[in-house]
Amino acid sequence: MWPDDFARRYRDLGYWTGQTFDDLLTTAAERFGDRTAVVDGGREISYRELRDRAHRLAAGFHRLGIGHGDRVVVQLPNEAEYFEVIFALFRLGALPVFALPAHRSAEIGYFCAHTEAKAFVTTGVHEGFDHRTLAAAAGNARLIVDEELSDLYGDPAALPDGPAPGDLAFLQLSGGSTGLPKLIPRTHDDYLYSVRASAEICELEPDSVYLAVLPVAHNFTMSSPGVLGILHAGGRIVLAPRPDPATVLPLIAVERVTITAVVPPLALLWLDAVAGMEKKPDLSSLRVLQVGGAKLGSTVAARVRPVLGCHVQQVFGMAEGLVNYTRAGDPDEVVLNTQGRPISPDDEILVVDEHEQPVAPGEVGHLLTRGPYTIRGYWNADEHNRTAFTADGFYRTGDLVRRRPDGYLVVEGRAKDQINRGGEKIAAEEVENHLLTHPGVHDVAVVAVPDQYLGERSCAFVVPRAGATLTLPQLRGYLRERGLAAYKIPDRLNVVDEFPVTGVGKISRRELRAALSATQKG
Ligand code: J2J
Repeated sequence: MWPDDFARRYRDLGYWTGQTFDDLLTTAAERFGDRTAVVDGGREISYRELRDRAHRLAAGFHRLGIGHGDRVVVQLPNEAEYFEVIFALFRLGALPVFALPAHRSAEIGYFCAHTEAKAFVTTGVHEGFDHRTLAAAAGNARLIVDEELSDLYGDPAALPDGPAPGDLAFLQLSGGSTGLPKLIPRTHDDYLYSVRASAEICELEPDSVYLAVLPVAHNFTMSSPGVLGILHAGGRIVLAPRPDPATVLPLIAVERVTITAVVPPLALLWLDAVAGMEKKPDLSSLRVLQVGGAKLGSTVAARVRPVLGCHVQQVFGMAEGLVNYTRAGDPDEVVLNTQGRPISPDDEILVVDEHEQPVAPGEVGHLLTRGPYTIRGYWNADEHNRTAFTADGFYRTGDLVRRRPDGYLVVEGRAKDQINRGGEKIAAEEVENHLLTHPGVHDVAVVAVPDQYLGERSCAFVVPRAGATLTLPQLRGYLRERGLAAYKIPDRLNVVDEFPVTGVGKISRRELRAALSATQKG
């Protein structure tokens, strides 16, 4: 949590306004009443309906014994029920733990156990996978399936008091670079500041229509300005069941979508699809394509306007806090070549060398940050926090950036042990730990290899045990059986006799990963 003097400052400056998530929804229901908040296929839900359902569900959760501070793992696809569930939990002060639809028993089991979750809310069959089978992994957490929600509805008159604005609102997942994913504690006050400020930067208004393409529980889709920015502004959220051009392009035309957010590989996929179409879809309503989560090349960025007829906005953010945007009206040079500048005048940015000394202006260095919506520590992770944050509370992002004289940041690389697979983050160590349990594996290092389409893919370098024969399909099958999310399963395998060593002995995992990764670049 923030030290008192910082908290006071953020309040005095008007960043933290004392608003809770329930205030956001209740105010929106009063202001925008019968206007549509969410479109999910053929269903339209108004602001008032959303608030009413969320409160009735909150009463149901309360009856089940879910209350202030309790954790509830939420794994829902892009569907209307997601909003009901999270606002019901927010109303109670219970903390949603945001899992992604791609997570499987390994991740869900860990989230439920680590947070001692009271419940696990998920869906039925989605993309060919039956999420109810994760009940076993969820252990003591009570399984609640989306289709049963209306059975739980209770009387909102019986609801207890809600949380305070300084309380935790939810736990978000970190992209991670460690063996086990870290959880990010966000408060009502800090997160809603980033939501309101993002909505303003992105010029959202009641006529805005946001197409949610990436998973709704991801920080980008949730708050940059995302679905919450839209609810704040009184606009309309349209949920895309899938991100492919055949699904998305007609939705943009029919729903008159004005803004949407994607990762670079999706931008490329849409661009190629539209460029190749003889009869162009009607994209005339689309004002902005936001691209973030991984670096967008300037050549791809430059294709957006001619092909899709809208502006491109670069977004460089992180679930831990700091979000940078290019702004409407920025010259092309800025929009195509930078990853934007911070939301807040009080986002403190340091670009430092190996010894944590500031680099010369314009040089590449490690990005450290502190500010009114950047966390001061992960949830229940004292030891890790000692290295992830500086003594004076700056978050070590693990990103290598250059800061231009105009204050815009250019992402130049990464110092963390992570693979960014088209915006999906993979912690090398987490996958290595799983592979090390395989009887044929003596040692392993998982590294990023460049990929034309995804930016990066993952490659496992494996030293086998004597006599063992290892193949990629075999190891992939093994990891799937262990319940690891598909995006974390290595794309490639390199079987090697041994890892490089230095004169003095073994080199560090980090150096090893760097050395192996370098062999893949040529
Ligand atoms: C290069 N790297 C980027 C970019 C994120 C908005 C947008 C994205 C996220 C997100 C988010 C990048 N260019 N444009 O939470 O609110 C890499 C960096 C960063 C990490 C954070 C949001 N945009 N990255 O991607 O928590 O390495 O958040 O530290 O998933 O993604 O990942 P995540």
